[in-house]
Amino acid sequence: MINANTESNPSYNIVAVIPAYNEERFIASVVLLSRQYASSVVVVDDGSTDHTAYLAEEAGAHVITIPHGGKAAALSAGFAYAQTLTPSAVVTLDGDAQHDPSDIPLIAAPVLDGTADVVVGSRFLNRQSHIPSWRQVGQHALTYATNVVSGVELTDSQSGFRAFSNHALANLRLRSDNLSVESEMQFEIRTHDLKVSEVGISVQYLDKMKRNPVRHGMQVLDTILGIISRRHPLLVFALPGVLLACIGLTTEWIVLRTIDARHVLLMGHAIYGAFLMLTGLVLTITGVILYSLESLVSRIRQEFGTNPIQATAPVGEAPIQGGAPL
Ligand SMILES: Nc1nc2c(ncn2[C@@H]2O[C@H](COP(=O)(O)OP(=O)(O)OP(=O)(O)O)[C@@H](O)[C@H]2O)c(=O)[nH]1
Ligand SMILES: [Mg+2]
Repeated sequence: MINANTESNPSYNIVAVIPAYNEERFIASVVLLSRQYASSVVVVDDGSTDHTAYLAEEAGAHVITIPHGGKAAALSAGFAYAQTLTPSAVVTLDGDAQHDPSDIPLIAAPVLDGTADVVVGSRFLNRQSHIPSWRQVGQHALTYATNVVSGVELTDSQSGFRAFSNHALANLRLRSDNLSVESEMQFEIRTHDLKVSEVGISVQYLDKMKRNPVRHGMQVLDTILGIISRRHPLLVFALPGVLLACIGLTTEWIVLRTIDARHVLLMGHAIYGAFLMLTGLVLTITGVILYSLESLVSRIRQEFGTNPIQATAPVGEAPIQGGAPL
C-alpha cells in the first residue's frame, strides 16, 4: 500500500477538511493531530457560537467562515478551497474527535494510488471499535435505505471520514441542508460513476448524541425520498399516476356496467373512480414535466460543463472569509 503519511512522504499533498459547528472542546486537538498526517488542514465554521474558529486557527488550521448553512454547505466551501491547493487527495473528518486522524493515510491511500475516487471510512468493516448498540441500529437502517435506493453498496453510508480525488470533487454536488450529506454523496457516486472503496476505521464517542436520533433518521429518509423523486420522477410520480388512473377507469367502467345491467347508479363508486382518475392524471403529468425538466437540466450541465462545487461556493468570493493559512 502507498505510504500516504505526509511526514515521511512529503510528495503527497493531502488536504484535510473539517466541518465544525460548536466543537470548541475537541477542535484544537483534532487539528493538531490532523496536521501530522495532512499537508493542510481546513476548518469550515458556519456560525458557531463558541470559540471553535479561534481555537482551530490557533492550532494551525486555515479557517473558513461562512453564514450558517449546515454540513453540506460547509463541506462544499471546504472542497472549493481545498481544490485551490492542488491536492493529491482531500480527506474529510469530524471535528468532535470521533475519528482518529492517524487513519488519514489509510483513508487517502486508495485515492493516491488511483484505485478510488471516493473512499469511505467504515465503522463496520473489520470492526475495530465499540459502538453503542442503539447508535448501530440507526446507522444500519440508514445504510440499508441508502444502499437500496442509490444502488451503491456500502457498509457505513453515514461515515463522515472520507477521502476524495480531484475527479470526485469536480463532480460532487451537495445540496442537502442537514446531516444527510453522506447519503446524498452516495447518489452522486452512482450518478457520476465514481470509483468507491471502503476501509475499516476506529471511532470513539466522547460526547453524548447531539440530536434526536429519530428526527435525524427521518431527515435522512426525507432526503433520500427527495433525491429519488427528483432523479426518477417517472417512477415516483408517473407510474403510480398511471396505476391510479387505471383503477379509476376500471371503477367507472363497473359503474357504467351496473347502470346498464341493473339501472342503478353507484354514486359512491362513481365519485371514487373520478377522484382516482383525476389524481392519477395529475401525478402522471407532474412526473412527465419533472422528467422533462430534469433531462433539460442534465443536458445544460453537460453542454456547459458546470463545476457545481464552484457554482455552490465560488472560490475566493463571499461568503468565504479566509483565516490564517498554514
Ligand atoms: N460547519 C458545520 N459543521 C457541522 C454542522 N453540523 C455538523 N457539523 C460537523 O460535522 C461533523 C459531524 O457532525 P456530528 O454532529 O458529530 O454528527 P454525527 O457524528 O453524525 O453525530 P454524533 O454521533 O452525535 O456525534 C462534526 O464535526 C460537526 O461539528 C454544521 O451545520 N456546520
Ligand atoms: Mg459526531
